[in-house]
Amino acid sequence: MRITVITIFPEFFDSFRTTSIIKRAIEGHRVDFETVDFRSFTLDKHRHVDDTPYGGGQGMVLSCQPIIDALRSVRDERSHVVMMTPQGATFSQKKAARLATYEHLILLCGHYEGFDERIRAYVDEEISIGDYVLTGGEPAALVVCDALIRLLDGVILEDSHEDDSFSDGLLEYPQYTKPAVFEGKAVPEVLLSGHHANIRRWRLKESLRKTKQRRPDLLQHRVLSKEEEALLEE
Ligand code: 6GU
Repeated sequence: MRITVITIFPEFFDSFRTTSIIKRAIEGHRVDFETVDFRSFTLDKHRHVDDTPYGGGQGMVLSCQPIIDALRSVRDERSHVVMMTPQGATFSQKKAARLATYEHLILLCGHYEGFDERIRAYVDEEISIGDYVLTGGEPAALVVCDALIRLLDGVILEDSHEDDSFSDGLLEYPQYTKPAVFEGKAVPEVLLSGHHANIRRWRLKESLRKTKQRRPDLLQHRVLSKEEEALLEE
């Protein structure tokens, strides 16, 4: 998969692309990650990317020309273009899984008061990462890239995302590692038993319990199996 982030702050992504799992995914050619600085597409000598709003008011608005020219320089028939904006549809694990299927994803990051409304006609969708305001789209683009790169084939161990919180609509079960007792706090017996069927049941029950307690909204949108219904009753 190829990801192109269109931004006036390409350096924002430097530590992202050179750290840990994302670095390994890039080096292993699971993803081709590039940034394009739309300031380099401006035609005026002061390299302005924004201007004052028609109708008056505070702040600045990102102009069409540098952004649309930057977009045209990287877009082809296979590209899927996402605009990062607080007005977009809220990002989710489901959206991450869909975005991970595109051959070429382009993420457009804005700043200041926002984009000239006409830019919206050139994008396929708009995404927000939640109901709060960021200074720009870059932290949101980083979140989206991270969530989808880890889903690409060969980036993390095949079966480790099946257990992810959210991927099956439930929060993840509690995890423990050595020692078996830390400051008097013991690891649940069943996990030391080696009894795989009991361990699986315990984990499912804990996932259900945690989800019911912390995120009852997730249970409302999910159909429970017979086994899950029974475990929730226990
Ligand atoms: Cl995508 N952009 C900005 N500026 N703020 C946000 C956001 C995006 N998602 C949540 N807040």
